[in-house]
Amino acid sequence: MPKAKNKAAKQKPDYLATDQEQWLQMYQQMSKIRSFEENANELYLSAKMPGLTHMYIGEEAIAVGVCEALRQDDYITSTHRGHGHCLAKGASVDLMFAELLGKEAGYCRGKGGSMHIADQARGNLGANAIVGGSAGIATGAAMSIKMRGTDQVAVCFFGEGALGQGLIYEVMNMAQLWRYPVIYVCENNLYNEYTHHSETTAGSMPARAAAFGIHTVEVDGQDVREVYHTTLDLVERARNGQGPAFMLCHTYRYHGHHVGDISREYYRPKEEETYWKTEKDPLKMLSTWMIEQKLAEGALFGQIEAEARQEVEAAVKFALEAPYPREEEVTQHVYA
Ligand SMILES: Cc1ncc(C[n+]2csc(CCOP(=O)(O)OP(=O)(O)O)c2C)c(N)n1
Repeated sequence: MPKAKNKAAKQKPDYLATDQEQWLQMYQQMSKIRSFEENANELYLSAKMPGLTHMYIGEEAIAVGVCEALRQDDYITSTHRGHGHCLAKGASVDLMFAELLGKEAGYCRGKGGSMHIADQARGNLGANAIVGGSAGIATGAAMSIKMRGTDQVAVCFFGEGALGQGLIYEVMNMAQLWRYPVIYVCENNLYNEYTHHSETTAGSMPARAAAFGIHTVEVDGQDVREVYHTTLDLVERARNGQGPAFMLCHTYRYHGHHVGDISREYYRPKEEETYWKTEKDPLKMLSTWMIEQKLAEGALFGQIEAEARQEVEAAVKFALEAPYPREEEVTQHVYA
């Protein structure tokens, strides 16, 4: 008797199986990240924030879709473009802005800044400005999970530029050999700084992970529904001892590589930016689908965005008014 074919065939997930409240929660999270980034940009432009920062606007569906599929005790590691990952894993907007502004109340008492936010209580092992660096940390965390025998999962976010780093291949090799519960989430936003990936990355991106025998999937990183449901599957595999996975997410950053990168015409066309912003906006894609499915009225989304803006603006005020650390602190909690 032939085996049931349907089971093996890849089926499109039933997005309606997810509760409408949960989709709205993801919309709220994406709105919060967008508003956070707009305010961070404003703080930079008005010279209130030291250093610079890398905007995650446009990529919100990846952080939110992935983190929604995780538990609080699961781990993440992040990158220089990490605010979205931190917020999606539950970080407080107050403490994040305080960190960006170098205030004592910040996650690293103001010593880490935008690119080094860690929130261990929520499994966020930290952002890392060394491209590819956090792959080692996430894989090490997955090794500890395996040794401790828990069913946690570690997720490593990184841009496609990290595929040029040797470390990532060393750890993928180990993760597959020893079946570590780690998910490598590659955010391909097309550019490594000011260079298109086709000029830096040879061959096929998923083939690089597949070469190790790692379970590899590819998703529309602008569609939070697809990111979330795909991650649910990968998390289940990892918790069941089936080992690592690699998820390639196609996405786009709306802003420059960092806040100072404002004249981008020399490396990417305006029409390309317009296409992604108008046709592939993650917030618009989710709200349009929910309205079409009659899961929510259009006005609700404006309300959610306004509430997110309010929360973020209150956090900016908190951070601006918060004190700097005392001078004696300068050598405390510093390990290098
Ligand atoms: C090891 C290392 N090399 C170079 C840099 C400088 N650098 C910072 S971001 C970046 C590009 C990163 O591109 P990608 O990984 O695709 O992430 P994205 O910025 O697109 O999110 C580079 C080369 C660095 N921080 N670390």
